[in-house]
Amino acid sequence: MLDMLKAEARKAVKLLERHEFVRIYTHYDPDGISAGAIMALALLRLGKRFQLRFLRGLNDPVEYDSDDLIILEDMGSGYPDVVSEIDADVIIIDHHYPVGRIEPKKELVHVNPHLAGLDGTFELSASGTAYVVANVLGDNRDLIGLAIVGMLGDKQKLVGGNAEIVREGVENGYVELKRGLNLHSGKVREVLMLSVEPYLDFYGKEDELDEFLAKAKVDGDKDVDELSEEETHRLADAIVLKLMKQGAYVGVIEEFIGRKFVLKRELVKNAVTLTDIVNACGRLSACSIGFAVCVRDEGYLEKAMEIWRKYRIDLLEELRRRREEVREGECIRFIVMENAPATGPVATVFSRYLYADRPFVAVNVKNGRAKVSARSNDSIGVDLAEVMRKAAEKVGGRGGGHRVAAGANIDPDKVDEFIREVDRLCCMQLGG
Ligand SMILES: [Mn+2]
Repeated sequence: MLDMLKAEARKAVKLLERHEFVRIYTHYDPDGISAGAIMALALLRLGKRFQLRFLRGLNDPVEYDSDDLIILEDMGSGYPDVVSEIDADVIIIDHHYPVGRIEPKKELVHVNPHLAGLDGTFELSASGTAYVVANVLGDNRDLIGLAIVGMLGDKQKLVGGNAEIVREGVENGYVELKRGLNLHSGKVREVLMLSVEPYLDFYGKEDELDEFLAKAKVDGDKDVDELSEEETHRLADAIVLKLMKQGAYVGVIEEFIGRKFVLKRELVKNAVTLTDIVNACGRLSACSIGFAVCVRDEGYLEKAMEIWRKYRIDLLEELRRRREEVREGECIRFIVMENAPATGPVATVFSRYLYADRPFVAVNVKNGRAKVSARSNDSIGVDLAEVMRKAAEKVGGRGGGHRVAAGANIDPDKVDEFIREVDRLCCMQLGG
């Protein structure tokens, strides 16, 4: 299944061998940071010199000397015009849908599951793709835990390329797949109180949480990982009921009671917890701390945990405030915010856990630009990548992404017009 991708990975390795110095540019989210960590460790093990930088996207400038090799991770496939301008050898390790045509100034190797018979939206992430490249470079099979971080961070499925590399990781003893609840590790009360995925709406509602635990007959002071099988079942049932009442997407319920990945080689063994920590570091402009945890530098773990806690509390506060500002269109729900600290997480949580029946669009006006995050799910028949691209184009902006998670950058004066166009396009796709 990964044969075509491996063939492309071999070309990447050939190109790598011709260079003394590599500049890696990667995305600041968990998939990008873990993909960066995979390539960094693989190069470090070969004694290859490199520099690594985190970018919000290819709208940020990429600096280089023409002798350098540029590696773009978790970005590049969607920006043929930007890549065509780079006057250096380039390796793209990405899983976003390739658009347009890249006309490289020098040599280009494009490693992307979409170009190798896989659907990169859910069958292999950038970090999974980096894992494949790294394992052509050398024996880097122990880095599978980082590929799982990218897979979980990008909400991918355990099918296709993901299934293949995870199976390999289990066989090699680097990963354990357990049945269990997809919750963070720690005291039940604290875990549920601060839970963002799944969003349980207990933050600031201690009485409600106590009542919930009493009803489920679960001791809140116990550790999640130490609950008996029966307690785990009762907790699972109670949470599922709560999610259904809230209006959550059924897919999140399947994810929640699915399986648990134990990452034997990572500093944080609970895969969803590691992913969340890395995500928090990226979101709070501390990519290098998330990266340090990914490359297993214990000295940064405590700082990372602090960042993680702060991130969740800030986000839960934000969600509580923003809930009242959600508005309805014909076929979408949307929210327009000013100077909000985060756009994507708000859209993700609202669309997955509270308003799963329609596409959700969050706009954030900040620093003279309007940043848009749109979210949907498989039970809604809408392609948000197309909607974002078309609607953004109409107002002179730029948009794209994945079918169920997309975004755009537009002029703040065009927000109303943009929302109307998004609503119209969604209605059209829904056959309205
Ligand atoms: Mn990604």
